[in-house]
Amino acid sequence: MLGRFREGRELNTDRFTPEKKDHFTFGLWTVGNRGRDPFGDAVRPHLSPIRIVEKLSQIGAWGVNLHDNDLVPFGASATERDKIVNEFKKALDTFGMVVPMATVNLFFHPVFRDGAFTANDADVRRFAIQKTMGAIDLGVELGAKIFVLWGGREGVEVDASKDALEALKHYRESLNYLCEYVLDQEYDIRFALEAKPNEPRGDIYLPTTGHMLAFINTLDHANIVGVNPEVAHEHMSGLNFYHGIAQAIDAGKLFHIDLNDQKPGRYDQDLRFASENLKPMFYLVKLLEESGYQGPRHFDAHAYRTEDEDGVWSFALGCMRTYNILKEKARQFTEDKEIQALLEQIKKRSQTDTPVLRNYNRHNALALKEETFNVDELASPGLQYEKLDQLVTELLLGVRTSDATRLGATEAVASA
Ligand code: GCO
Ligand code: MN
Ligand code: MN
Repeated sequence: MLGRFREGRELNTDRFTPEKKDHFTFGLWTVGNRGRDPFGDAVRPHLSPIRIVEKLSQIGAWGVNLHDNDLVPFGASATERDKIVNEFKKALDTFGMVVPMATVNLFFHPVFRDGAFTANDADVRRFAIQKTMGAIDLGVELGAKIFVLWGGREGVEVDASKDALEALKHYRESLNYLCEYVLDQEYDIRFALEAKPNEPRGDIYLPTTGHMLAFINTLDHANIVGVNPEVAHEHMSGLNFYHGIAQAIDAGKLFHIDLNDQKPGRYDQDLRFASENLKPMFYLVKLLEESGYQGPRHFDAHAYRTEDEDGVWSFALGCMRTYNILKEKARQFTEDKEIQALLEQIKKRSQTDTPVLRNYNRHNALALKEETFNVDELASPGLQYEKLDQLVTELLLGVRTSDATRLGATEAVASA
């Protein structure tokens, strides 16, 4: 049951109740989202960063992330900035919260209407770098170890207006410069690039995590640059997020992650984590937990526009609880006898693979060319993926929770 929160009094705790050790984080801009959209005004009052830190801590979050301007207004003086930052640091201390990630807002101000690092105007590009260096300083001051770059305005509506090759060069030049800055300052912070296919631009450069991974390899300091994939953004492109995350992990580049959810074929919805795609999010959580991913479990989502402040905390709690529930489901998956028996079959077939493919030599290549395969035999047995998927479905639906029901459920599937 979702607990209701009344000024710090938490009702209904259970084993899914989030705790600091779960490393859940939210952006100031996520729970602070006031429900404005292109068609309608704010529906909720402003929440101060300090109030957000307090409430997030109460409901079990570990940390809070921010854009420079979520905390320090655009154009604030150095004195104003320091005052705000010091008060914020005090709140972090008081409520035992950390800032694992910081980022920069290069999309809100009209100066970025045609891009930041890829703007056609060289002064805008230099201003974007200046603003980012300031945001990095702020992040480091708050203890952030990850600096996210999301290029929301790095794109076009009109391809005639910008040479795509030039834009990539500018993008690369900017990232190289920022890496040099971080190294020169001896900051202990790494970059995580976040892809998105469109919105707010008609098309955004480097639209998917795969594009980002390829681009990172062209940078001067690729070792300190990774990715920050977001569920909604890859789903907007119709991609399998779980597969993209596997590729990022395989490349050693999963530095951070934006968890949320998204209905297919729509604008960026930033819905509560796993509120739409339970099964894909189950595989995602399973992968994160089993791969040894050490980074924060960050939610880049916001509450429905129908909600008041209470609804915002229900939303935040919901994100974290669902993650913990899916984590438990991943554990049940590894303990489920029927599921494991089917996986054993798959493994067995896979292990009959000889080590030949891992050790090329001319001799075994010739031998492999001579080998006879009984392709009809290989092609004929059913692979039982129907049964496997139904078992996973029943596990997720919670009908395979007690030992007693496990066998019964399998028989039902088998005889269906
Ligand atoms: C979006 C993005 C942003 C970024 C954030 C961090 O679609 O609006 O997901 O929320 O994640 O700006 O840089
Ligand atoms: Mn988004
Ligand atoms: Mn995001």
